[in-house]
Amino acid sequence: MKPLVVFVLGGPGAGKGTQCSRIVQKFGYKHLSAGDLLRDERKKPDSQYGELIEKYIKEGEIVPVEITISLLKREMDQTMAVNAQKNKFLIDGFPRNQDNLQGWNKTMDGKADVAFILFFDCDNEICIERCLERGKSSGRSDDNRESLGKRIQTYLQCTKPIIDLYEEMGKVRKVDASKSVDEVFEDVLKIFDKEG
Ligand code: UP5
Ligand code: MG
Repeated sequence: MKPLVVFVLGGPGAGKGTQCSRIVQKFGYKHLSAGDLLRDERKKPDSQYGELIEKYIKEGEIVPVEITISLLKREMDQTMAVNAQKNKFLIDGFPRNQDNLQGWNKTMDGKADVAFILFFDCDNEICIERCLERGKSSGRSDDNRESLGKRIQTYLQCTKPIIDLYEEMGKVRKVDASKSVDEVFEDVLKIFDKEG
């Protein structure tokens, strides 16, 4: 079976990770957060990419796709090697720019189907507040005002146009992510109930 992918996009702190955890519990997807995979790779003492990843994340910039896609593909391959039936993936925080999209198409064209894009639409100020609040305990090097300004800029300049591109293809399912976690999940449920 081919992997069936839902891309989960939205600004920093829009609630992608939070909602993905809930979707996993309810619908049996495998959640792959590109950001978490990059942070895990950075932590490995023997990684040749550790420093590079840290620099990009702190600056709110987007890591070259070759690195991100190799991590995503490895996770997908491993998951399906263990259980070939486990072919539904939520890919959270990717593709974030043209480079990401081209890298995906080059590596995954014909090898995976993208069902739709789940877009968490959230006011920038709310996004920043959520990340600053989380920053009190997250230990994330990018949950500070300076990095957040850059993350928002990158989101608006690079990621939003990718969402718009998918929108033109009729692939975007948009949710108002400024509401409470429960309210957002109610809307998410409606989408997954419909999409199957
Ligand atoms: N929270 C969540 N939902 C809430 C709600 N409805 N109401 C109130 N509070 C809510 O949530 C963030 C915080 O808000 C939490 O404290 C949560 O409790 C609360 P979370 O679910 O973590 O939001 P999420 O959208 O996942 O936020 P995250 O910070 O992870 O988003 P980013 O897109 O900024 O981060 P990501 O980890 O995806 O990427 C980080 C960096 O990695 C990027 O900036 C980039 O440098 C790099 N990266 C790449 O280069 N390439 C990639 O492909 C991916 C990442
Ligand atoms: Mg996240």
